[in-house]
Amino acid sequence: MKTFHNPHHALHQGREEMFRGRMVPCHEVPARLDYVLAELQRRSLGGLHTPEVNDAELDAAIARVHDARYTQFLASAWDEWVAMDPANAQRDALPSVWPLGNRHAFRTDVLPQNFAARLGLFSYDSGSPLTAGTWAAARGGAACALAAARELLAGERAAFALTRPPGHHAGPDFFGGYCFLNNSAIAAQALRDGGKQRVAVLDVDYHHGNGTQTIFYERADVFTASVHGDPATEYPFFLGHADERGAGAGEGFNLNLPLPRGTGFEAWCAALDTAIDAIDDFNADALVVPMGLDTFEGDPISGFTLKSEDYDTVGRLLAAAGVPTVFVFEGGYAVAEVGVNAVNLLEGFCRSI
Ligand code: Q9C
Ligand code: ZN
Repeated sequence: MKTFHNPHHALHQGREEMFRGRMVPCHEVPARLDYVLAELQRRSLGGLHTPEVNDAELDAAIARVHDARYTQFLASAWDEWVAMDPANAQRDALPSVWPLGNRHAFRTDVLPQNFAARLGLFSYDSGSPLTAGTWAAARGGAACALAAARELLAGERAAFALTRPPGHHAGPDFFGGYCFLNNSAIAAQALRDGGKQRVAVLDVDYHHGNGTQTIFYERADVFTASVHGDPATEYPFFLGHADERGAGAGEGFNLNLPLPRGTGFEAWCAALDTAIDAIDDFNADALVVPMGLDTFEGDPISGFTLKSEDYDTVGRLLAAAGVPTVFVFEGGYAVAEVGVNAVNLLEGFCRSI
């Protein structure tokens, strides 16, 4: 399968994130992608490409998933951050005030002029630094997702969008969880717009894909499934429970399979099988896999115990779904192992199709 990698990813390079009450070096670092790219080269899985997508097509694909008010905010955020204080050029932007949800009296319909207020309006955590190159890197990632979707529309069995920052926590108008543009949702929507009738998203990242769920929650044409750490104890905490089944026309088209911290491969696989069966029942004609490798036993911020060799099996199980598949790189913070784990999964998939 072809890989589309983001040549601009390293423009997004956060310094520190708020983590358990203190500032720590960012977990989501450029080296993550470099390790995956090096392993893909070493094992020659398929062609390595940078996406060829023009700006107008890219803007249109992003606008299918994200609100204009939000993308306009992202596009000018860095300049406005530096305009607040020239010394900010040496610091990342982190939010520190939020309007809460709509059950509260705070208004979200009036756009604040104050940049710190807008940073809070469009985010939900303080762990996702917005940096000088965030917008350029995130756009480059959306282009990878779009290029991978186009591979499927041209008849290919699979494609890989290798990009960072990741995407599955980003919603229509919010960033968080290290994510700014929802690459997996952009790929899924591009597949719909290109003629696929029923697109499934199967999120295997350790963390619930709250952004993707939110984007498609009221739709019956995109089935979203996620196997993840139970939000009762795990990030993103406020979404990802089993009773979230979709709403309106989308009722029954969202499946959450939360698992307790400490879950091992056998129980994780049983949940994956449940998700694949549901996708089979949905009769999907395309599949997007937000591919987080933070289910790995050595991951520094997660709690499952998958081993490197297990990812080969994961790839085989995903291939058995028998649906054209776009893989999108998401989490995975055991930096030195993330390349081997990612390529184990992709190789397991390729060997089984
Ligand atoms: N201040 C992904 O794997 N950790 N994102 C808590 C909050 C956030 C993980 C920090 C973990 C996000 C794509
Ligand atoms: Zn994750």
